[in-house]
Amino acid sequence: MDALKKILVARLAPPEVLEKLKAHFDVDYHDGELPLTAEALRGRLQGKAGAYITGTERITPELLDACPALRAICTMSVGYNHIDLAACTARRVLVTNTPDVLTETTADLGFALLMATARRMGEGERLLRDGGWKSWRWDFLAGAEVHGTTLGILGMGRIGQAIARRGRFGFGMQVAYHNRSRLPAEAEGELGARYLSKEALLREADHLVLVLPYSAESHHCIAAAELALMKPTATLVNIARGGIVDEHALAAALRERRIAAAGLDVFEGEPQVNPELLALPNAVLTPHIGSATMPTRIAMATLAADNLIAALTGAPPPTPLNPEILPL
Ligand code: 8YV
Repeated sequence: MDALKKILVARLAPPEVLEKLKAHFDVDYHDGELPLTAEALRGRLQGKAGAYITGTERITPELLDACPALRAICTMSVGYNHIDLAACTARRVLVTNTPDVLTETTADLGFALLMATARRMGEGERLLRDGGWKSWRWDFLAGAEVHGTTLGILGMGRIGQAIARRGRFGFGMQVAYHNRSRLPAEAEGELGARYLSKEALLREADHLVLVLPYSAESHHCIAAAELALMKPTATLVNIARGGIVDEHALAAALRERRIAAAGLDVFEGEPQVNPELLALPNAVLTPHIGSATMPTRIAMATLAADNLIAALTGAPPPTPLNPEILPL
């Protein structure tokens, strides 16, 4: 029998997924909660044909050059801004991600964050736990209306559309969006979604949700100038990547109440969070849990493993990002 191909599982994985991988490969397992350093990752990838990674391990041209045996990199995330896809393609390294299986779960969290932000649930919980709930006033913790308002979505991919459905059919919201490309008329009709320029969207949205992929182009695409266009009563929700927002500009806008509130699940330096944001009562902050339900995390891990098994055994991988290099 041929020797099993060697792979690296670069972060903690569900036990059943690890077992599945072990049935096919000689697995080097980093069972840590913290990521390997770039140097340790390079060392552990030596001689490996494949890597199962998460959204944290950075795959650079330098790393690829140092690991010439690598044929496939499978990330258990839909986002792949941590992987230099062009560099992988140039070196004929297959890259796969985990779309679809997390769409509805991530949209749920996006909507939960929108609700928590608009209805000041973080402030309310802190006040109650701190023993500060002593009295009643007509405007006690009065927040922003959600139902019937205008839901703005920046980035109308799969998750953006799932949020739009929640807004329109669950909360009777008017959906407006901006995206690199416009949806087909039929999809716009189904969602009742109006296509606007980015500037018009910023001006019109009562609640603006950021769901666009992170790239050099979208880096800090919400900064002081964009925040200045928003309504003072508006809320901003980011479930995409921290780097999309200039956090310093956002903190200033929230502090000066130039926008009402923000709900953030992602941060530029995560897991470190900008202290300016931590100090703000009108920011609801969650630790990147968009896809964090047990069934979804297992589905993501399983899909990443299935991609790796297919890629290294000559079968078509379910969700390749650079299928043009197949077969390997
Ligand atoms: C992951 C995510 O939990 O899928 C993504 O792009 O941001 C999250 O669902 C994270 O990247 C860990 O892999």
